[in-house]
Amino acid sequence: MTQDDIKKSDTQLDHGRRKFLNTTALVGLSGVGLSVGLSGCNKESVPSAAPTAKAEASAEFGKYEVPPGQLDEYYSFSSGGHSGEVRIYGLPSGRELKRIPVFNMDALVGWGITNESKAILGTKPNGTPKYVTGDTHHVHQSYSDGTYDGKYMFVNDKIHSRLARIRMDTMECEKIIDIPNIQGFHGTFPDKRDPVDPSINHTTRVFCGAEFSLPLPNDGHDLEDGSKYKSLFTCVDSNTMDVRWQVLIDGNCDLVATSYDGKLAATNQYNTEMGVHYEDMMAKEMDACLFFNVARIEEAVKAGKVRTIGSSKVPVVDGTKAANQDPKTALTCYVPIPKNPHGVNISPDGKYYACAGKLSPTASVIEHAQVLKWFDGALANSRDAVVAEPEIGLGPLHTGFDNKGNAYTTLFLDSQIVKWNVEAAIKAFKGDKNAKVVLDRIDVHYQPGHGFTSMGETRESDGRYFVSDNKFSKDRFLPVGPLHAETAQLIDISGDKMKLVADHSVYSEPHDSIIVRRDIIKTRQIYNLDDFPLAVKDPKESGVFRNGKKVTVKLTSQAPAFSLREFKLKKGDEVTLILTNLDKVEDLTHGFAIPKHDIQFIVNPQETKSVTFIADKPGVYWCYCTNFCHALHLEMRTRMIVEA
Ligand code: CUK
Ligand code: CUA
Ligand code: CA
Repeated sequence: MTQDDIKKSDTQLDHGRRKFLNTTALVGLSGVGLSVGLSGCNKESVPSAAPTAKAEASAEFGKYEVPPGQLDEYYSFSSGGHSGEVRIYGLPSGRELKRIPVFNMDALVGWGITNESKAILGTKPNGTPKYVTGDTHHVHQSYSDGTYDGKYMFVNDKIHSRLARIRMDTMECEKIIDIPNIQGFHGTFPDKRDPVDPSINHTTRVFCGAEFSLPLPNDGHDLEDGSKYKSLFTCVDSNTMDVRWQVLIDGNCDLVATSYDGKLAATNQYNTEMGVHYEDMMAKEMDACLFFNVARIEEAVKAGKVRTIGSSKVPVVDGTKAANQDPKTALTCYVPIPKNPHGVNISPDGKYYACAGKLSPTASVIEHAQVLKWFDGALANSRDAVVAEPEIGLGPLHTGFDNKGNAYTTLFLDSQIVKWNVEAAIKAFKGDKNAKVVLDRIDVHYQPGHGFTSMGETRESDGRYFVSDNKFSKDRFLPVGPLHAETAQLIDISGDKMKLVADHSVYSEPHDSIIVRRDIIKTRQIYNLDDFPLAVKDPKESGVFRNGKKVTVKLTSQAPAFSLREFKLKKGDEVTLILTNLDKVEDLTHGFAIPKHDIQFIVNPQETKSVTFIADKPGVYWCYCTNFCHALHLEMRTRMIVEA
């Protein structure tokens, strides 16, 4: 291919992109929904669904490259969608640094295979993990005083309604809990300080929104009638990971945001209709953003104004509209928002929530102080907490903020990011015709879901970068078969104009991510032997220890050898094998694989892991090191001899 041929084929691809955008993006919406949904939209101020030009990389994109030997400035922690894992990238390079298995199984590290990981995942009576599927959407870290403290990261599992905690020093999952009474656990966000005691200026609660409604308890009664289903909003103790309380609500939850003063948690609601089919879910012009008064809820729990559901012991308070008519005692405040909103994000100054319209071309700006005023009984109508509602484009989903009062919202249908100014939007809402609300637009490729700014979910938002996690990459990378890579596009937002500076490919399917300054994260490079109760601290402790049919095999690894050259078992033995890696050298990880027994895991320096299996086949099994560790890595083996 000559350069000309390549250019020609790029032009064809570009043509293909137009067609793609004009058809695929609107499939399923053109007939039923969008025309209805956008009925209130002023056509003049809304751009067409197709971008007007192919977005080019900024001319100085080279300056965003990170040369060999240099480190990135930021970590990006990303959910992995239906892979069930969490990923870590460096920014601006986009280099993938690590995948953290959470709700999935991972053969590389042995997640779901070792006894330690199974204890976290939970097991069925036969010892296999309770679930091997997961769906992670939202990752958020623990806070101190409104910014990240580098301690924990929390992530949801939408399929089985579980919450996981990852410790940031090892970047490994340490705890998973089930949230009772709900399905479709979607939005999650830690609080940023205590609502009643401001001296507690760090995360102690994690809030969890349930997207799907259910008959409660979900035990086979009221199966058909969707109007009898209910959703719950849940608070988990971030330290003990116990479920503290739940709130029964009208409608559903989706995304979750928390205020900087700890007083409110918010969730956007797209199904206030309580529909069970999508047409029903978009029947009304207005849905809501729902606010929870955290201190009042906890007082009600303390006062015992609670019920429980089914066999769950979690106290449940009533946050439905009917039970919360008087704002002065209300636990919840429903702020009407158009239409099927998706996403709620708070500005880094703590003043405003942006709640995007999805089927309305608007973003609603809700003022934190006005919601508090409503709870004081000083705002007659909760809708008056909405202080701006700019028309920004088609299919607005998620919003990130810089440090200059600007918001950046993803437009799913327009395949664009729109930059708009919050104060200008408030002025325009008050009638100022000269207020310049929309400041810039940039095409992204294609159909962005979440977008987020560097440090943007903290009071230290720095206005450097925005990443657009796009749902379609189409022609943006070399074709790799029907399942495409997805794009995480890096945009420099430090100037007046947004600049597209990189297309990073990502494996399906990131939803939300956070961008964290690298100085906040402090990791340990090797483990401490004492952290592991089973540790085999000296090679001399190695051996085969028999108690009837139950056998314990203890061994250690030090490159390039395991402490046992062979170990003998009898057919039918239930074997627990404990391996400690005594190497103290950073990055010197060993692996352990047992052929035909489906065992594979790694041990990092000074780490101990164990596996339990039945030696059910007589013969010789070469257990070998799977992780390249030494010039004699291939020679690093031991024989498992199973006698008939
Ligand atoms: S949701 Cu996926 S793009 Cu689960 Cu945060 Cu909006
Ligand atoms: Cu040890 Cu390879
Ligand atoms: Ca709706």
